[in-house]
Amino acid sequence: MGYTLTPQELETYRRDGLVMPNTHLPDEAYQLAKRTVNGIIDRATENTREFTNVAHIPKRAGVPEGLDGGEEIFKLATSPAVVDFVEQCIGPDVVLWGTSIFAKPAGFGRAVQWHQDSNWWPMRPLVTCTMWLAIDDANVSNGCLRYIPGSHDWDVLPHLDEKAQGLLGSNIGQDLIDEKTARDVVLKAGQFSLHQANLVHGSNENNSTKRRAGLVMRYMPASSLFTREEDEAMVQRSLMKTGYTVTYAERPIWLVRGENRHPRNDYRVGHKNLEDLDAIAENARQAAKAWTPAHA
Ligand SMILES: O=C(O)CCC(=O)C(=O)O
Repeated sequence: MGYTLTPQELETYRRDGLVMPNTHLPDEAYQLAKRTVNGIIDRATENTREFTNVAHIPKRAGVPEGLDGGEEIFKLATSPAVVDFVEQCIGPDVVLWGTSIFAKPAGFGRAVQWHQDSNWWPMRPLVTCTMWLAIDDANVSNGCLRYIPGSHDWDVLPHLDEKAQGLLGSNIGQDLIDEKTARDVVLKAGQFSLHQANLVHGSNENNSTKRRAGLVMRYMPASSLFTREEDEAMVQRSLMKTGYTVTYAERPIWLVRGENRHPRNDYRVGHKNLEDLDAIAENARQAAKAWTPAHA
């Protein structure tokens, strides 16, 4: 494995639910991410200028969530520079199932209210690892990520409909959170954090003159089932204030490392016209096997 967390960083991830490793992506990988994310943001519509729900699937006929730039983000999200870190957090069998861009434009980027990702997500058991990659410097003045250390061990708290300001359609009530315990995820462009599914996190508005864009790449262990559950309640919960309704019925998932460990995971749904991506993922998986005998 080429990219490693220190034992202390791994311990922080397990203890706090989030770690900011003392490293950054290799410059080539970061430049690819920056170029591609900038292009996606430049082409964004009124609905997507703050948030792009899926960034790693290219625009193709019959591919519902595809967009220009998807192939480049897919290459990054399947590369060792990213997956090596994720593997250390969730184990050797890794599934790529999502990516998003939280663009938070200068001057008007809305807050992302306190929430737990697990409130919305369709895998059981609900184990995930998210890499939040800073495309721009992220700090207190432009609305960096914030989190409550240790909250990844809590159950999923009630998320209420949010009628006020903020990007999400629902959030955890203020009375359940002690904001004094929150920590800021201050990152330089190219640095990243890794966080767990139940972690309580969010971010403030961006009233500064600097954009704060982050690319998030989301993974689950292949021992979890990606359920594609599509009941009405889940669709309601997933309604963002950006015009997106998030459903997982047709979402393609890719095994990017190790082996599938759940017999009902379906790696064919939504893959039509994405065969070149299947090949990229499979090559990445085979390459990792070759350099890590334990995976053979
Ligand atoms: O970028 C943000 O402000 C929020 C990100 C987030 O909620 C997530 O990555 O799950």
